[in-house]
Amino acid sequence: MKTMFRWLGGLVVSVMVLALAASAFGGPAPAKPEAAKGEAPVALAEKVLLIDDFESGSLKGPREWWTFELARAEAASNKGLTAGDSKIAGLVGNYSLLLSGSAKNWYGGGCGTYIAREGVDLSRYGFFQADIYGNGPGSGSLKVELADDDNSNWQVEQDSSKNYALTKDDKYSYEVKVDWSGWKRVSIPLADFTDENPMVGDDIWNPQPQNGSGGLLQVQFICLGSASDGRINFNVDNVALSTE
Ligand SMILES: [Ca+2]
Ligand SMILES: [Ca+2]
Ligand SMILES: [Ca+2]
Repeated sequence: MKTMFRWLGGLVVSVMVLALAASAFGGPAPAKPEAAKGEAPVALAEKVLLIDDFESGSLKGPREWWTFELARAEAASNKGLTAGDSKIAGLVGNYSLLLSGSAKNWYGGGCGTYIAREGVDLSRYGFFQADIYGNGPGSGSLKVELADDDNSNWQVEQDSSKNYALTKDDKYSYEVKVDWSGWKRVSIPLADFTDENPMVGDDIWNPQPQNGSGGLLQVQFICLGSASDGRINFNVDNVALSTE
């Protein structure tokens, strides 16, 4: 608990903040780094690195996502998801990632994927980008978590006995409150992500692979309720890193 207070720094520690902080460390065992080496390549472009557009209709391939706790974390049809930004609606294809369920003590579960690959330097991207289909106020929040490798082993070590807290690497996070209806593109500067585990890792954002470190290793989504027992219901598509 002492550590948690340290993490929160000078913030006024309300019950809600405590609940959110505790919820932030959910997660499964990390993906095996060997999987990344032989994985189907992500589409490399000048300005955008597409992580997943879910057009395979599956979270098992070509990109593999692990899921945890949320009632539904799956590739789902975009049919009927027509509201919101019409330009974005035209870019989402047939499938997106449905994240739906209910929160307990704010936390609802989520999913994640390992994105590091040998020979690919993700540090050139300064933004996290995704197209999100909201269902109005009460849709919940999407917390985006990025892990960088601080002990040079291309793996994210977690302690399953401590809500999967990272033990060697940094976790940076940013919370998006989904309170709109229909499609909307969100683009978040990586500089706005905050170190969620001071005193673990080196407390420096170092996404570049160097000196044996894999740099930015994985993206994880944590779903939070808009109330402590609130619903979570939104879709995410075209998950990407971008330069602008
Ligand atoms: Ca799609
Ligand atoms: Ca590591
Ligand atoms: Ca670091």
